Amino acid sequence: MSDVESIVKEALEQFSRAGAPAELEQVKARFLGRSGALTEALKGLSRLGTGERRAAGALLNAAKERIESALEARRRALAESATEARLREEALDVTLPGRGRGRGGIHPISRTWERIEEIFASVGFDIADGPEIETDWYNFTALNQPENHPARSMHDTFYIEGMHALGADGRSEPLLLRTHTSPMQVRYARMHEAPIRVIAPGRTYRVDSDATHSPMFHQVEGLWIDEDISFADLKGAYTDFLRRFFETDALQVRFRPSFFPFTEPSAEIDMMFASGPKRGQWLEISGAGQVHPDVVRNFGLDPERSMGFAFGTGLERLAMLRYGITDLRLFFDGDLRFLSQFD
Ligand code: 2NL
Repeated sequence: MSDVESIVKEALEQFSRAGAPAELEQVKARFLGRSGALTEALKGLSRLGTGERRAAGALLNAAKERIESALEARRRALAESATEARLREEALDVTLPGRGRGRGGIHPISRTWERIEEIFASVGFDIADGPEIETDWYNFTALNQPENHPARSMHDTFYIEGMHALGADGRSEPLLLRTHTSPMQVRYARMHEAPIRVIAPGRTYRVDSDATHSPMFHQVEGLWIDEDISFADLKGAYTDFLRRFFETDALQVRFRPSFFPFTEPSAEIDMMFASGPKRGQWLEISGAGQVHPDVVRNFGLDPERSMGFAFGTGLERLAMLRYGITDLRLFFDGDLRFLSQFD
């Protein structure tokens, strides 16, 4: 076998052994590179005589072409198998069924909230909505909470650090997260003439966090002011609300004497189901009372001409009773196993 033939044979063999493009390019250099085997042979042509040079030149050129086309073929083969390997690796089974979109649902607190609005709106109550960051005056002072009342302490109320507002009297007063939705009712009453019938549902905040208290919770407050609104109206309106909310007439309501700074007299409202898992026990459901004359004055109304009642109920408490939920924290954990039950 001639020298040239053995170079070609060696090149083809080494090409086919190269398993990766980089390796193949290194093998190529050994034959076609600046001091590659074939290149050296071509350089040797100058030492030959004219006749010999022509024949040897033709032979070497043919050899070079075979090596180059073998190289090109091997390059293509390597590129193809790389593509195939990648396709295998990244294969998608497009026939698999889709994962689908998670269907959203209405949170049980929102459901309760909407239900309460619907019931009160149907008997002529307005729905008021307002700031969760309040001034000291609307949250406490207007509601007859004295300066030294424990609810005003930093142990009970979240104050906005370093933030104050200019009060109506020009004095600077602290800003805080509302501890009840009553301030919204004060705002509403100051913007409207009597008679006033309004509920204020919304988020409220207190420094309290354990199994039965959340620092953020929901309240619905109600207010009815006219010339002669009495406790009998309160009892009637609230009993009607409970019967529609729980979808049963078989429930009783009773008042127990209580105290709140913003009402006088004040009462706790208890309810009792006649049937169902909770039947026969009095359940505390709301605070209420006749609006204190000083608070009526802060509404911008004359307590000699306007009077009425207010109540405040925890939305979580209503939702827990309605849906039979026993742990308050479930409302705030975001656990889909709980939430998807309300779809
Ligand atoms: C409770 C007590 C209550 C009120 C809230 C109220 C609002 C205004 C004026 C007077 Cl604007 N009172 N709200 C009255 C009595 C009790 O809530 O323990 N709720 C869970």
